[in-house]
Amino acid sequence: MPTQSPVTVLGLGLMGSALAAALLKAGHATTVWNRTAAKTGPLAAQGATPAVTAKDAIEAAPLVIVCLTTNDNVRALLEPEATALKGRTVVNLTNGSPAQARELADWAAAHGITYIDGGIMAVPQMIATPGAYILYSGRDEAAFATHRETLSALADTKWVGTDPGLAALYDLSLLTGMYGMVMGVSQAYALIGSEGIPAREFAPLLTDFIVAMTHGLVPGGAEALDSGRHLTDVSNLAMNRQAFANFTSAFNEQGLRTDLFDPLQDLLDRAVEQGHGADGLSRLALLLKKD
Ligand code: FVH
Repeated sequence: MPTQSPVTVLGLGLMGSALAAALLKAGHATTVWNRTAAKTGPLAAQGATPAVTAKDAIEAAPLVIVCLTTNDNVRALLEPEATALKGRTVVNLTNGSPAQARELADWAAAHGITYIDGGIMAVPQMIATPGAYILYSGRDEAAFATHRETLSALADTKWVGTDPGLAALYDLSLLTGMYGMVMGVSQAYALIGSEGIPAREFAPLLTDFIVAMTHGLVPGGAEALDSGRHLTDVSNLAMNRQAFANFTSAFNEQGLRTDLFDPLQDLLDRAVEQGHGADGLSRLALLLKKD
């Protein structure tokens, strides 16, 4: 029998289903709705109440968690339900941009709806396990405090501020680091694989090297950026610029495309041409602003 406060989950894709399952496991009466109704089946078997319409689902709980593909989908779903949502708290865990989150918060405020934006830093299999966390931001911190315990059934909660765009900003900034790594790892596997060396054999070396570099690069870069001191005696941009040409040569020689790495060569060239050759890699972050 559910003993905890009722919650509604709109959107039962891979992530929404994992969120609803975690809420059920924590003892929350959980109402679920999905555009494709068949996806409510497995959750109903775990004790969820499937709603026929999004409006029915919204009316079942003071806290409405939304997890759809895009924020355009969220707007299209929620806008016609403004009356039902009035007085409730919407926690939107759909991935989106800071500007989208702020627009949704403005729309919600104009309709008497409390809006909290969230960024899930986990894959569905990590929900309700140690290491998973969700970033939250919104204008009404008290509403977040009211629901924090419920939300902690999903993952650790990290409140990042009263600007509704902040959770998305942190989320996308963290994912930017991850996608940069995806590019590097993809190119590394392509290069080592070009001589028939199995990826499995190479993986431990790659993992250890990335971890070691991360420990230096990430905090070191932060220190340099915040202090404004980019001069380095470790690895300067002039040297990196020269060495980088070796990658392009090797990719070409090994029959690989260079397009993932070409922009970094351009950035290094620009950094040195602008007189930053003695600085470390931290300087590059300052050269990414549009003029
Ligand atoms: N899966 C992951 O690893 C990541 C982890 C970090 C957070 N992301 C974001 O979470 C959002 C949902 O991702 P997902 O993995 O659940 O995605 P899908 O399994 O593809 O499910 C998408 C759900 O959205 C529903 N939907 C799409 N368009 C509409 C619409 N116009 N109206 C109503 N619902 C819509 C879809 O419904 P259906 O296709 O089953 O009918 C699914 O319920 C996403 O922002 C990730 O970036 C996940």
